Amino acid sequence: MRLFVAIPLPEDVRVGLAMLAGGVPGAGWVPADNLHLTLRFLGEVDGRQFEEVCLGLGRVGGDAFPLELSGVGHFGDRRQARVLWAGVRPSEALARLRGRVERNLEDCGLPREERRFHPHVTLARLRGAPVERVGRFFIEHSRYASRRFLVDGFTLFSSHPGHGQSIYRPEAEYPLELPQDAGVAGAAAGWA
Ligand code: 2AM
Repeated sequence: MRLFVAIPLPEDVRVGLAMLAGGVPGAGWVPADNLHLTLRFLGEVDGRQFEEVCLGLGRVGGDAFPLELSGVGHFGDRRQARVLWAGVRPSEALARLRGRVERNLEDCGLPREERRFHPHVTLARLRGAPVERVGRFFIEHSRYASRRFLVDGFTLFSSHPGHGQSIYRPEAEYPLELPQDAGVAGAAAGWA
C-alpha cells in the first residue's frame, strides 16, 4: 500500500485553488478533489506496518487550529520548475502537528524523514513548461490567499493509480480536539 498523511482542505478552499489552474502549457493540474496538504509521505507499507501506522497516528492527538494558504511557489530549478504549489502561512501549530506525526511514526518503526518539512499544496506537476508562462503564473497569483479555515483533523490516505490522476482513498481519519467554546472562539477567529 502506498500511503501518505495529509490535511484535507475545505471544499471552498479547494475550489479557490482549482481556479488558479490554467495558462501554463505542459502543466498537469491536480483536480480539486485531490488537493491536500501533505504532512508525511510514507510510501509503500505492508499490511502489518499499516496496522501499526494506524495505531501510531491515533496517538498523535492535539488541538484543532486555524490555517491560511498564502502565495504560490515552485519546486525545482527556477528555469525548469517541476511542481507549482500554493504556500501556507507559517503556523507553529502546523509545525507541532507535523512533529507529533513524525515522532509517532518513528515509534512505529518507520525511518525518520530527513527532508525538511516544506508545507505546501501541490497545484500542478510540470513537464517542459515554457519559463515565461511559469513566470506569468507567479505574477498573476502572487497575492493568492485562502480564507482562514479550521484544521480539525488529518487523514491517512492510500494512493492508487488512476486514469491520468492518482486516486486517493481515505483509510483512517484522526480528529483534533476542538476547544470547549469552539463555536464562539471559531467565529471570533474567523474560522467559519
Ligand atoms: P506533494 O504534496 O508534494 O504533491 C500523494 O502522492 C502525496 O504524497 C502527494 O501529496 C505528494 O507530495 C506525496 N508524495 C508522493 N511521492 C512522494 C515522494 N517520493 N516523496 C515525498 N512525497 C511524495
